[in-house]
Amino acid sequence: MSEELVLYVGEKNISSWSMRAWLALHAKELRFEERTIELRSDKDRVRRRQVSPTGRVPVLHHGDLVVPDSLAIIEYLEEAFPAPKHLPLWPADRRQRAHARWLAAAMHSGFMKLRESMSFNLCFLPQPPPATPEALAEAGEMLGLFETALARPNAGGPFLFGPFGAADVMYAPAVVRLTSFKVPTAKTPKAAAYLQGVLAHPPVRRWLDAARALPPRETY
Ligand SMILES: N[C@@H](CCC(=O)N[C@@H](CS)C(=O)NCC(=O)O)C(=O)O
Repeated sequence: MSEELVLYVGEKNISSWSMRAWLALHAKELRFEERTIELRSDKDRVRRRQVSPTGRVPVLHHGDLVVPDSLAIIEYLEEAFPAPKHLPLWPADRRQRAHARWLAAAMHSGFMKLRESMSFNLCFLPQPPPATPEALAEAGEMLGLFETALARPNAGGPFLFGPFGAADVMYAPAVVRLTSFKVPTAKTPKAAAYLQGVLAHPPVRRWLDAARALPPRETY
C-alpha cells in the first residue's frame, strides 16, 4: 500500500471531527499530508465539495479512495494498516471491542446538547460561556460512561481500553470540552484522571497547541 495518505481538515480550533481523524492517523503512526480547508472561508462548501462527497471534513484520500467521515476513516485505517505490523485502534478482545465500538458510536451519533452548547471553538475562548443544563446533564452521562469503562476488572489503562485507541480518538474533543467548561468530576475520579491523561497525550497536545495559536472564534 504505497499511495500517499492525504487528510483534509478544518481549522484546529473549530473542527472537532477533523481532530478525530488526525488523531487516528497519529495513533497508527502513519505518515500523511495534512491540508487545511478553512470552514470560515468556505461557508458555501465549494472547496470542500471538490474533495469531499459530503462537503464535510475530515476527508481522507488514499490513492483514488475518498473517505469523508471520522468513524469510517478509523475503520478504513484499521483494515488498510492492520496489527501487528501497525498499532491497533480497536482492542484485540472481542468483548472489549464491542464495548469500544458502542462508545465510539455513541459519540458519533449522540451527545447533541453537549456538542451544541459546548461548541469546540468556544473551548479556546479565554472564558467559555456557561453551558446549558441539558449539556451539563449529557456531560455527566459521558463521565459516567468513562468511569464504568475504566472500572472494568481488566481495565489496564491509561486510556479506555489500554493504549490510545479508537474510543479515545472519538472522545478526545469531548475531553477538551469537559475540561474547558470545567465540568465537575468529583464523583467520577477515574474519569477525572482519564481526562488529564488524554490532554497530556502528545498528539492531543500538538493539536491543542496549534489550536491555541489561532485567533479564538466565538462563532464561525
Ligand atoms: N459525521 C462526520 C461529521 C463531519 C462534520 O460535520 N464536519 C464539520 C467540521 S467539524 C463540517 O465539515 N461542517 C461543515 C458543514 O457541515 O457545512 C464525521 O464523523 O466526520
